[in-house]
Amino acid sequence: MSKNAGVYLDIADAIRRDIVSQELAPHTRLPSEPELAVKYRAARATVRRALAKLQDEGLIYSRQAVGSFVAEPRVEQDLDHLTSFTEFMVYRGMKPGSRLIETGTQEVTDPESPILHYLGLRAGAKVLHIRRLRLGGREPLVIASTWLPEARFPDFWQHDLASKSVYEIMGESGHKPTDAIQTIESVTLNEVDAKLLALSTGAPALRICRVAYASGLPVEYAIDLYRGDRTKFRVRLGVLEKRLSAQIHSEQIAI
Ligand code: 16G
Repeated sequence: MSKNAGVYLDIADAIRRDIVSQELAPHTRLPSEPELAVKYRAARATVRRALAKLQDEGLIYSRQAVGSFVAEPRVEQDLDHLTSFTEFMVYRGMKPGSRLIETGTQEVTDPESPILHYLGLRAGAKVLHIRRLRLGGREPLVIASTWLPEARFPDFWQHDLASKSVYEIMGESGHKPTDAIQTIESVTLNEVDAKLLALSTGAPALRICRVAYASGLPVEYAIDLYRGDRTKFRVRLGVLEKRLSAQIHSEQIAI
């Protein structure tokens, strides 16, 4: 790469440093492109490229005809531990909130339904369905859909779901999840979901499917849509146990 080709990266680095050190607070308007071009003695196209890079990283957002602004920092979630949304928000020093979108008891008749499959139920079983918009402070962060086997939570609807944690309610029935398996994939938001999350249609999101277990029994099937611009997951990785490593190499398991 020639020296000039990297100039936009230097500009992006300089602005990123100011954002990460919080010298530039969230929602601060950045200087205009011509002002930045003067400041960094670069062409406007180079400045535009630096800003596009920062936007891709989710560090800034732009408002048409107004300019570029510093984005809120991403909410980083540790994947090493099983936590409820409420516990996670409190741990992050944010106020957890919920807005109910849909709730009700459903009879699942389709034998192919993933809800039956993951909860280990037969066709015709009843499940409790809760669809919520989860908030961090006043900001929408996640659209969470959850299904629980009705038989295990007979008093469920007596609780105020707008203010109470679902995992806490599950705990009161003696079935608080103790472990879970989840997958994470990137998706783009449809019009309805984008509106709920205050984003534009087609914006990126992370879709998490989770099956949670209490003492080995499946007690929750959940599909969450996390805002792509506000979410970061962190995982701790250890060296593979020798025995497992040997097995993987000999069986050539793809991981
Ligand atoms: C988390 C769980 C979700 C669970 C919710 C309960 C993930 C990916 N999902 O969002 O499955 O339903 O917590 O939260 O971690 P609550 O107890 O605050 O209602």
